[in-house]
Amino acid sequence: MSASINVSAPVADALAKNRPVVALESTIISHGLPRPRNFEAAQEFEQILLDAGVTPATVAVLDGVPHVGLDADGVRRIADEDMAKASVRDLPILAAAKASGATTVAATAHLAALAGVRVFATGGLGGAHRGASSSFDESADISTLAVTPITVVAAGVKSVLDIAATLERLETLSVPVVGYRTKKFPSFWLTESEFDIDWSVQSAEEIARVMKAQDELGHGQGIVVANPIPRDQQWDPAEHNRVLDEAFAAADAAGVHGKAVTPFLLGFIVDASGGRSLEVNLDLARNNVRLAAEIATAWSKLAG
Ligand code: PSU
Ligand code: MN
Repeated sequence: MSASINVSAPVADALAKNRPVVALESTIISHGLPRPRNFEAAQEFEQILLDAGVTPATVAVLDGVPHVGLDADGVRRIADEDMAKASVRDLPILAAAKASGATTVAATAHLAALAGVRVFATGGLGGAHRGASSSFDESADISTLAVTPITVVAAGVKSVLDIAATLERLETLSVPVVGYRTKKFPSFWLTESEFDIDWSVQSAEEIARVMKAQDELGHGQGIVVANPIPRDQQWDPAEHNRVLDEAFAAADAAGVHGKAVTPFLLGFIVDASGGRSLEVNLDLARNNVRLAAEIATAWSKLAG
């Protein structure tokens, strides 16, 4: 493996012994959640994994060095510092400049897979934005998963996106999408969107078997495990729709574009919902971390 990546000692040890490891991203901490809840969340996601006997591998670029697995100081830094939002294309630039960056789903997936980590938990994937057919604003999360062998557990894509277009892009790029105990694609804060998924799986072991079969048959794609937030924890759909409409109007009025769009919308929605969207965001992310722990455990048994 490349000497320019720092794989933490606990992560390297777990990988060498074929023990379960789950990658976590840092953009959700730096740009997706407000301070100080973001620091608590970063620690809590790691603790959920540790309690399940799984080694956490939070990914970030610190002073130009991509890290797979952070120590306590690194976790503090991604929560407290104003870091760049780093996708895959930013990695070489940050490295050369010795700058720090919080990694998106795309950059986290890329670096984690490079280190040999096979399972990754996030909140929601990036995807095709509304209006993408003219703006071309589609997250590199999607194209990265087409070439990166990692299983990402997500509560679908954020409902600020064009979900139908995102699902079409995942189909075109041959990225498998499986619903965990559902055949409806989730809608981040809401348990379901109106869109169906072809395949549903019932257990973590079943997902590990899909991973193994993909290794034997595939071309190194990732897998999206769509894990809906339980219905009793979802955001009220009417309130959700009302706040999202306000958020789009505000983004439009502020002239936000490019990679600032997602953090702007998430921040606006937290404020406009009086914090309700934040609680739901944290619940769905915890739920994804727990399922990722089960998948990584099943995978280590199957691959071992
Ligand atoms: N999921 C969350 N909160 C977030 C994100 C996802 O619950 O902040 C981040 C992820 O890092 C994802 C990014 O990769 O949003 C997508 O940004 P963009 O649309 O600019 O590609
Ligand atoms: Mn974008």
